[in-house]
Amino acid sequence: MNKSLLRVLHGERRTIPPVWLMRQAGRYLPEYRATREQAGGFLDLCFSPKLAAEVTLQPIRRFGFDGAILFSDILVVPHALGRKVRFEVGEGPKLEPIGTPQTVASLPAEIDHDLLAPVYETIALVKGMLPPDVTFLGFCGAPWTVATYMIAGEGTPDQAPARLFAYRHPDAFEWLIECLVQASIGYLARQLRAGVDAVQIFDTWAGILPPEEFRRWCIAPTEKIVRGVRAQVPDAKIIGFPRGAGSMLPHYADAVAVDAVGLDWMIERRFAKEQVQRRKPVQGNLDPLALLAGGAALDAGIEAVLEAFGDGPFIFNLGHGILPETPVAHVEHLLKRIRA
Ligand code: 1CP
Repeated sequence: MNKSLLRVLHGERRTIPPVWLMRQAGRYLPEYRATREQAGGFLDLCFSPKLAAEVTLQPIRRFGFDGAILFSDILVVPHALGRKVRFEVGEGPKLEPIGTPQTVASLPAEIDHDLLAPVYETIALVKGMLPPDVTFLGFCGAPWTVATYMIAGEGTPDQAPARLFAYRHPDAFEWLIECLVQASIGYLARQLRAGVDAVQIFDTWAGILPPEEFRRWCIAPTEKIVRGVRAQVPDAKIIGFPRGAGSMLPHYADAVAVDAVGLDWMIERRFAKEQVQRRKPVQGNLDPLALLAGGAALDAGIEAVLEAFGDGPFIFNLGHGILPETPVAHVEHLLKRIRA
């Protein structure tokens, strides 16, 4: 097998670590902005297999990353659960918020996989065009993170609406999470069968949960998804990314049977090396702002990441998504530096 990134997910250390960037297909690329305009709405782009395949491949062509991530969004799952989801230019996503336990109770027992069929079609298209040494990643949002958007109807600084809802209506919230667990299992298993090599579970908002709630709403549901996916696709390779998990990271790495753990830029690298990479491969964790800044800050950041994690199984990435203002030249420099 000549896919370097996939080999790391099997526990191998690579002399030159494989590299990809979260949100590598996106607004910092002029070719993405052009395709986005052609597509009309953002969901139209996600659900047009030819265009979604095109933007998935754009960063591979331009930079030669070791991983390609399916172009889609975590919020296609609420869409397939019958919730209204809109994306407006210059704004974040907007959903019809969930205010009461009754709304949760009225969610369908299953997602509508017909609505997600274009995603599986995109995967088949990309798979046919991807260089053989590039690892193809699918993804979903973790139930907690998806639930925060479904409750609030948008991104908020601390996702207080979902935290409040979970305290006030724990049974209804549990049902929402379970609904998302089942939807995610079916969604990821289908992505894997359609042709992705591995999947990543993004828990962008894991870090705002207190420890007990972290166990209940982040660790337990994610573990359930991992088991459920492997019941259908036994050798499924899975990366977990509990952003902001901090001191809970070792618990996550122990309790969730993911093959690798994504690290954000805030975690102390020595702690992550000793407490996480000792257990399994890690991915991360350059500050996206260091990549945006470039120059000495970027070089120092790259060196620090390689120094901390380079002697174990490791995938180079950012600690969160690439920012739209990032100069393309800085990404080129990053790759040159890592591969030198
Ligand atoms: O106008 C545009 O083009 C929209 C910007 C954009 C893009 C490029 C959005 C809206 N989503 C995406 C694609 C996307 N989203 C990908 C695919 C490709 C890639 O990585 O290259 C992925 C993996 C996501 C995942 C995603 N969407 C997450 C988890 C990862 C993360 O970055 O934290 C989250 C939280 C979302 C929700 C979302 N979708 C879009 C935005 C701007 C947001 C964040 C909203 C917020 O909290 O304010």
